[in-house]
Amino acid sequence: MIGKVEKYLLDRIQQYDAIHISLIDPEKVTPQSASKIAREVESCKTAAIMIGGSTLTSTSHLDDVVEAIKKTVKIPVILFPNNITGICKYADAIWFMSLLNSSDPYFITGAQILGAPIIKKFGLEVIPLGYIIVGENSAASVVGRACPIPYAKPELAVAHALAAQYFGMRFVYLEAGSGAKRPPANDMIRMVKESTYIPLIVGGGMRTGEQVKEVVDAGADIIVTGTLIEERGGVDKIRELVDCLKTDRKARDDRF
Ligand code: 1GP
Repeated sequence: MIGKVEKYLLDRIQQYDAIHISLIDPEKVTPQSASKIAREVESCKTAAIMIGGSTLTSTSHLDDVVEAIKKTVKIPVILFPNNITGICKYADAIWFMSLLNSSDPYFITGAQILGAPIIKKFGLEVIPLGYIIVGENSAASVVGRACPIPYAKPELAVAHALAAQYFGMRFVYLEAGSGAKRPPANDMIRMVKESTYIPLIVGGGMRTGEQVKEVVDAGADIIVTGTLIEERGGVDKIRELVDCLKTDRKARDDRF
């Protein structure tokens, strides 16, 4: 069943050409600084906040961070867990994600099986997601024991994305890794978008409006940025990226 947060994301994608989501790594913030960041990104018209990172210190810290953010902003807060320690009762929803190109079954179904009863107990909205790591090695690929899909092999990304769709996952995510030298390749995004109909999320290594335009023109429905907001002048950069989301939807849709 599609829940409130998922419906909100789908409506926003329908209404705008593409949407931006801000990622906050709980390891890098205090509850106070997380609230401040959340308020700032909300003012930039980011559509939602994702909470997650490749490593995590403690679940009580995660609770404090998410609770503080929830008290500050109205936009949805969605968990982006790297493990069962990334589950928290204060969030609105959770990406129920499987790392499709992991070589370790724990990251494909193991953690999900352990986490499912906790998610049910907390009453979190669940959004099924196929997660695919591309590009060079990143913290996410090392922790998740993934074999990243090379940018020059877009057909492999298509195969993984199709599998996500055929499994019934409702979103698919091409992840270059936080702080990646460059975002997922435009050809790869374009081929995945042309071959699938579930919304496409793209994240990792986006820093400029130009990159955002290219990624959205190639077919991304949601772009995620994390690192940028941690930098000096980050809020202005996020505002610039959100402004660059607008594309010629008709031209894009005609192509698909
Ligand atoms: C989330 O990895 C992205 O999927 C975030 O990447 O930190 O490079 O924006 P950046």
